[in-house]
Amino acid sequence: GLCVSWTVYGSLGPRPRHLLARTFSRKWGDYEIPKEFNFASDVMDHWARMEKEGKRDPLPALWWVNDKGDEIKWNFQELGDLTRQTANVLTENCGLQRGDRLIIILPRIPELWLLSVGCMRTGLVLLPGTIQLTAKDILYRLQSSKAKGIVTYETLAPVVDSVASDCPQLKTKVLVSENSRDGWLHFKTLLKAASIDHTCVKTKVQDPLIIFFTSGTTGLPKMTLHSSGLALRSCLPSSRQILKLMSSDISWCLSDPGWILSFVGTMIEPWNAGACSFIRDMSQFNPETILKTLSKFPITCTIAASSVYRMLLQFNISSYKFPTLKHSAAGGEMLLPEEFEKWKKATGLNIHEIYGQSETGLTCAVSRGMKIKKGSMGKAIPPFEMQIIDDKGNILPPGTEGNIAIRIKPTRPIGLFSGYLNNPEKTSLTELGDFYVTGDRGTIDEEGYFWFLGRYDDVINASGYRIGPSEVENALAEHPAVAESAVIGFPDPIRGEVVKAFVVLTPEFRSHDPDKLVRELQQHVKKVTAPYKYPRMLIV
Ligand code: BCO
Repeated sequence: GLCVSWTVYGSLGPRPRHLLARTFSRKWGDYEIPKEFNFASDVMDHWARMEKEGKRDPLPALWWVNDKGDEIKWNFQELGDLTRQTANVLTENCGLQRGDRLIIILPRIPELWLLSVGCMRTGLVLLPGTIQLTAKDILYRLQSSKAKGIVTYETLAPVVDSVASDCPQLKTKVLVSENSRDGWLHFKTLLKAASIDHTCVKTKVQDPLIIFFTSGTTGLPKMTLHSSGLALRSCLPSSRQILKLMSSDISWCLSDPGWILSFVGTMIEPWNAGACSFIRDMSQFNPETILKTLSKFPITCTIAASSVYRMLLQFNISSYKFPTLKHSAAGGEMLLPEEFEKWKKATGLNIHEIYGQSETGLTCAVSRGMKIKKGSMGKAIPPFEMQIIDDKGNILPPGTEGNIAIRIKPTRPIGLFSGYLNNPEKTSLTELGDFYVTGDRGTIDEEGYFWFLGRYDDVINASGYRIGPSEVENALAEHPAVAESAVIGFPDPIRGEVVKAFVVLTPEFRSHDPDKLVRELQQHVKKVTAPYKYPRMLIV
């Protein structure tokens, strides 16, 4: 395999390796960062050129498989043409301009990746969302982001239409489907007709790239704005140590589109290394499908939420063989040492923990090849300097419990979010002295390994999803049976935590069958907000 050539940093020009080694061995926040960076032109097009010159393994860049057994394989040159066509669709047919925001809510279908790179080529700011979003969630996202466009698929198009009249700024609706729909542009038709000539916009590292919605302890999800620095960061030497992918690798990140782990894990990480990103479109999460896929396809690396590994371990994993798998990484929540042991027994591999948030991307990791301390989430990944600090912002010594924090002064490191959009108050609440505070508690040991202990606030982490208790309480409050409710995270052997709700019933419902009522309230929450937030435990 080949490593990313440093010529990808267009504005720096080709640089001798020894010089880079020196540049990148400097301390945090002091790296020489190019002024301009666009992942599409600087990385994707670089690999397309390498392919053309026969300098990349003849592997697809995107290898997509679905339940029916359909497969799509696109190399970097094909992806280049298709994403340039997509860029033309976005600007010419959709009338979107650089800086406009585009919400994309799609399942794992190939067009998701075309549109994401298309946004980079045109300078559109991408707002990805999970397909579990409901009408209310979509309305909130459209209104708060003032998105000019939305792309979705057949299931959610009527849902978007049900709220679109309350979003006057929404100019363009794009449907990705075989069928067409009134009032919607038909992506596949437009793509076929679009020109493959497109000049990628030049973007500064600080220019906005992507916005993730993220839940907090109170209020509605915040818009976490990232610049191109998020994508650049994966190309920096220390980040490249996390997975150590090569262009001969086939990497499968199972995170659901909409989350930062999916964006970084299915696009930025594999493609910056020239590797193949493997995607398995599943109509429903199914451990058996995952195990069969892993034994059938030559996948070399898996990245998934820890719950996914736990769910696979519950299955008859020992009857499967994964002949090509060389590396497994888990993020989003902590793993227990015994789960680590079980995965090792089943596959012969260690699971390498990765820690991060929507605000921070990949922050801390047990990088590939690094000494493993079971139960530790590894070391900070430069340019992030992580420390454990007290409630006044003072650095605490090894072995002392405190707040997990990232240094932002004197220099805010590349790859850290730019702030919560339109919310300077909540942004400043994340800052304490010289640090960004993650809201997580932990310790550091003498060797710089971090150990996660829990949340500082009452945000729930259920199978890798960040859930604000008030979002669930508000959803419950919309049901006539609910007088009051309180929602907490409850420890769970598989999901780490599950949402647990205590409900005080209104007088009319007190005589109702409690089991039936519990099911009804659970279904109600699944309908009014994204179903992953529903209380799996509910006490009436
Ligand atoms: O358990 P139930 O069946 O009663 O309900 C489930 C689903 O069946 C249901 N559902 C899912 N999609 C739906 C739907 N219902 C209606 N319409 C839909 N479109 O709703 C419940 C959703 O719960 P779930 O998503 O937890 O489902 P499931 O099947 O148990 O999935 C398990 C996991 C592990 C695959 C899932 O929880 C998951 O994907 N977790 C990982 C999330 C993730 O990627 N987190 C990373 C965030 S980024 C980050 O942390 C930074 C790291 C650097």
